[in-house]
Amino acid sequence: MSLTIDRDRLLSEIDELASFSDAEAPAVTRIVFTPTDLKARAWVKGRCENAGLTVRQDAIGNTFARWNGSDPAAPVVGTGSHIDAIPNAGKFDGVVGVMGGLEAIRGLQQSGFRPRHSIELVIFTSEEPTRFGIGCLGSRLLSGSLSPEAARKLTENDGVTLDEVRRAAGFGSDLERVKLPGGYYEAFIELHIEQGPLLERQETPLGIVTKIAAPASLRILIEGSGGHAGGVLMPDRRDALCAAAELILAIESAARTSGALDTVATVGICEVFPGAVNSIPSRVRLSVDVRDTDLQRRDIVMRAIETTCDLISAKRQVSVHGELLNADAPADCAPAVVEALSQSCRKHELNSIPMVSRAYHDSLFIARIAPVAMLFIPCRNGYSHRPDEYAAPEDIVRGTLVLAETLAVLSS
Ligand code: HGY
Ligand code: MN
Ligand code: MN
Repeated sequence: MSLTIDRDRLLSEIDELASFSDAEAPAVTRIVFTPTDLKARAWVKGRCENAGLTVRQDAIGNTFARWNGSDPAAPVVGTGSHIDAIPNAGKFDGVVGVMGGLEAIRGLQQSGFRPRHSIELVIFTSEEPTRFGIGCLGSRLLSGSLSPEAARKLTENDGVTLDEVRRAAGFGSDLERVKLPGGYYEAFIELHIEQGPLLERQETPLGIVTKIAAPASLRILIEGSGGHAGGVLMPDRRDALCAAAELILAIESAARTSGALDTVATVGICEVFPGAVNSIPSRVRLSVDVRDTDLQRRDIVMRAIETTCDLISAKRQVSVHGELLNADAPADCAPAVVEALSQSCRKHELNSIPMVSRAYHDSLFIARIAPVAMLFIPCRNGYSHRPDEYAAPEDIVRGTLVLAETLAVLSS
């Protein structure tokens, strides 16, 4: 099988997909179910149909582009990722796995390979936690990690429900039919940029992920009393933003002192009310992200946050209310799929190292219903979720080649 990857087609498609954005290039903003996201989805769907793939979309907008194998009864070999992007992001996060997955399939088609197991490219809905508070919405529903009932309770900050948004986007069918049957996938591989600096530092072109870290996120509402910035003397204040500032530093300290580098905590959103320079903040809402490769260590940080909330509430006479949004277990990748990726790297005489993924991915949830592994390519300085996110063309092509090789082995 003479397998080649069409570098120019792949790179130009990644650039074209980046043009579907609500931000000035090189930044990419593509929030799930916005008109821009829907245009991008339609474009990707068209590229899949041009490749002769059969495309279907489910009730939450997960998109499946299938290359039918010779044995329709054989479980499917899957690959894919996401195309939604957080505000002011880059153009490679998720996209490399979707367009690389499509290119891997086209390369196999053109090599004359014919799969026995169908090969399916999946574009997952809302991998990013931008609108409904939690990430991986599509893969959670596919894997049964999120029930349709719980999904229906999800709303945006302004109270608009997930159901209203998905229906307006044209995905109105029954959420009950999203969950995949047991044994649907023979294996699933996600190609992704590392979103960290290790591959670049170790000058290694490929990382094979053996474990995906455990993410948790929560919202914390702090309510004090506002008032006039001139008239209210310091002893009489219950300043919600000062309380939040103390809590934010305590959250940072809890992660830094966990005893392991794998523990990370981030307060990514701080909403201040009323937001006037001469008005004492009466209400602050924090969005907090805590992760670790070790579940126990992560949960120790979560408990420390809870304790600190109570202490600050008592000390500053403010109310502090935490709402847990998600607390997911880490995932171990399947040794057989990890080995298949390693063999493909060796076959192409490409160096690879085993890695942990500190970012979460849809594979974290697909791992609950299928044997999964991820293939990482380097990204410059490890930057991601920022406009200067960058993956080199030769790294993207290498990752796509190894993905194609492995899909062929697993679908034979
Ligand atoms: O946050 C993450 O780990 C992923 O990039 N959404
Ligand atoms: Mn991301
Ligand atoms: Mn991603």
